[in-house]
Amino acid sequence: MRAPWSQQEWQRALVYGLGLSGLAAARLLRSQGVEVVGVDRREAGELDLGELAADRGVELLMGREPDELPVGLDGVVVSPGVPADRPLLAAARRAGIPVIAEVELGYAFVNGPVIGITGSNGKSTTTALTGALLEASGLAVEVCGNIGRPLSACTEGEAGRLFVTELSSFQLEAIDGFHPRAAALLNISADHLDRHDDLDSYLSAKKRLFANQTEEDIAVINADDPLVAEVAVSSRRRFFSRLRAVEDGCFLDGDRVVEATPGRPESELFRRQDLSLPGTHNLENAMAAVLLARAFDADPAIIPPTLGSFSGLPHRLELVRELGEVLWYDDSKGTNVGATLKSLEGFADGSVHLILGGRDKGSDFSVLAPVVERKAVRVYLIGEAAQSVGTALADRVACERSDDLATAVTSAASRVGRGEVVLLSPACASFDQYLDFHARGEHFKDLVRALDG
Ligand code: UMA
Ligand code: ADP
Repeated sequence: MRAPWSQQEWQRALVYGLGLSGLAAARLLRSQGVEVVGVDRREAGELDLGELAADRGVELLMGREPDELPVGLDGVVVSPGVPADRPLLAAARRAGIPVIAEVELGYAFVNGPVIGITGSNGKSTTTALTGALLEASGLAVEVCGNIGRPLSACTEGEAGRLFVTELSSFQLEAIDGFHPRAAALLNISADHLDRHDDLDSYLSAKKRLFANQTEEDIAVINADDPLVAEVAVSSRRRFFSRLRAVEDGCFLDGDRVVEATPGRPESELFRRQDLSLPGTHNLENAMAAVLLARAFDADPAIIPPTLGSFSGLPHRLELVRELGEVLWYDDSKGTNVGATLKSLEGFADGSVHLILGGRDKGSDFSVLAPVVERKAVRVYLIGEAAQSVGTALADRVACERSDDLATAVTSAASRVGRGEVVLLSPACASFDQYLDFHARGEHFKDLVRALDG
């Protein structure tokens, strides 16, 4: 394992991408006296560079990615959204310049244990819930990573804090020394196949979460997901299962979630009805979060009340409004086929007006067809993927081409009947029409709130 960064050796570093991660990395490097060359294909006016714009230790190369590597670099810090095969990164590697992920840079500065959470779906919910459980146990916690707070932005502060870190496959494919004391792999379903070669390489990126763990660490693993259950790790595996008893971990027994620890009697952690979040998927998220929190001796007494008061994150099956006996839901974070399938599961058959589409990530939308056929009354197609989603579904359900959210919302409002629901759960990324899933969800909520009763 090589040192991710070296204060002695790094005097000038390139920061690739100046979104949330790049800005946090640049600020951290500047705090260490390192000169920064910031590269982004967007123009400076499109980014919120803050004090970095006037910092004489920062050189900005904006508007396009340079063809040639700037001179005098000691390292490169890469944002998760920048693919590893960008020519500039290849040039840096050829020149022997270390290329590290933003999360690796942040990791070099954390002054407390790290918890890592990954999976295709449920990462943010599990990350937030793990943070809530640990906080309720009286521990100092930073909730960070892919959830929207880069690790590099959280490093200042008292020592001993726990860093509960959500990690995407983009971040994990580039980690090196990152070593979580406890780590969870929630589930695997196809996602990001526009960036990863195939499901195998996507899974390999996810598995890197455990690469630096030792037998003193804990791996929290979904026993019910065949792709996850078989993952080999060097750490102690604690399983969670809705379907069967496990020897080490927790499982659903009737409506009780029970903790099993070798050599100890089983004990109840919580009851299914303690959880305020709906759906079997959130039960899985809660079981994973509880096992992660137990790795840091969370007090069992705080588990039921904390699960009961956790009301979920915005844009995840969020009820926006009830209007004329129609419920409108924002599930903008349903950015892949697996998430949309889970969200649909919770609704009555033949009740859903479903808004689908956005940027295709190499998904197989035909997987949606049986469930959409059963649950949906009508599908409204938006964004770049409108055509391909429509092709996959048109012979199973009524589809209409809306192209944008405003058109979809207006049309759904005119067609939806009493007792039905309108659900934005796009199964696609937002980047074709929005800055991110949050902007898409906020726009949807604004449109829905503006509807005339
Ligand atoms: N850019 C380039 N060249 C490229 C690609 C990007 O210059 O080839 C520039 C863009 O113009 C932009 C910047 O890089 O200005 C964006 O970098 P980024 O895409 O890494 O985005 P950040 O703002 O740094 O946000 C990232 C995560 N985004 C992605 O992984 C795409 C955020 O996750 C995360 O919250 C944030 O770091 C903090 O850790 C979002 C996401 O969509 C929510 N994640 C995907 C997911 O959850 O499925 C992985
Ligand atoms: P992520 O951070 O992995 O995108 P979130 O917690 O933000 O996950 O949830 C996003 C969407 O994924 C939710 O709206 C829901 O539809 C779906 N989801 C959440 N948890 C799970 C899970 N454990 N399994 C499958 N789908 C899930």
